[in-house]
Amino acid sequence: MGDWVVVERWSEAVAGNGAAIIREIEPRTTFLVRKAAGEAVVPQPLAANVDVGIIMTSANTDLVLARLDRYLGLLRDGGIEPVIAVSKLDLVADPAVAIARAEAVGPRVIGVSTHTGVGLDEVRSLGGPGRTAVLLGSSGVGKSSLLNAMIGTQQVTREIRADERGRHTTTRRELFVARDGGIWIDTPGMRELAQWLDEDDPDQEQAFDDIAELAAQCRFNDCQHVKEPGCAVRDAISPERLASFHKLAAERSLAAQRQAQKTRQLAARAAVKAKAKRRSD
Ligand SMILES: Nc1nc2c(ncn2[C@@H]2O[C@H](COP(=O)(O)OP(=O)(O)OP(=O)(O)O)[C@@H](O)[C@H]2O)c(=O)[nH]1
Ligand SMILES: [Mg+2]
Ligand SMILES: [Zn+2]
Repeated sequence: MGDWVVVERWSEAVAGNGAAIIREIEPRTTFLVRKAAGEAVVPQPLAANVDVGIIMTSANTDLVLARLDRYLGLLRDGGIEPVIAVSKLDLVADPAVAIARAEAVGPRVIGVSTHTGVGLDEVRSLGGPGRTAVLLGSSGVGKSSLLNAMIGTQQVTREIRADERGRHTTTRRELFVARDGGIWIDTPGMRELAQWLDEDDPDQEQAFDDIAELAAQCRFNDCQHVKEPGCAVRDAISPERLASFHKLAAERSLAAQRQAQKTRQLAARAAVKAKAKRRSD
């Protein structure tokens, strides 16, 4: 996503509907990738040619520094300029305080509100003709709302839950072209992003931290909370909640397996290439 390509338009006579073929992919200037944690470093592409990454955090909830760091790292690895947008400024009594907290962490900070319109022009000016901007941040901080207000997209947005968690409304990356030609990429909250990127995810861990805490009291260190005797988790957690925990654990282990398999394939391919090269030398 985000590549600039040279296309050849087919004539109406051939394709009728103006179909085109991609002749060339331009060299990428930047590449937003996630280097998965651990020894096996397989960069996973997220978007190409991103000029600026806008990390959103809501003014009315606590700034989670670890999460912010993770996004900053993601952008740094890709050579992309980071900007922090503090959203929902209309909800706090003292916007200056919220902005100052973000400024203590980060690079450039812009306060925004889709309700009052403050900051929208400034964020919009980060993009523009020939530029690509990506929005990152937890579910419910207002990424899609901002794009709707700023460039007139019509994305679905939803009220966040009573416990201030988002509802994971946006479920995949989506690219929009603004009227001025600027490109904007909306992304899902960390949960979906992390599932796609790798298996370690602060949001999810937090969602099940009651289970993590109880697990310390299970009889076995490696208790899976399935049918082991002396399981403190099964005693205390409802079967429904435990089922969703197990589902998540399964998703994670599958993601990890896929990642490992990919790494092995790449290593094998590199070995074959190296051998072929040695022969030809
Ligand atoms: N008060 C206030 N509410 C806002 C603002 N921006 C967004 N919201 C509300 O926050 C909620 C979540 O907004 P979304 O735009 O869906 O958030 P998101 O970051 O796209 O969330 P995901 O798609 O789940 O990742 C919605 O109910 C919005 O109306 C704002 O500036 N002020
Ligand atoms: Mg959204
Ligand atoms: Zn257990």
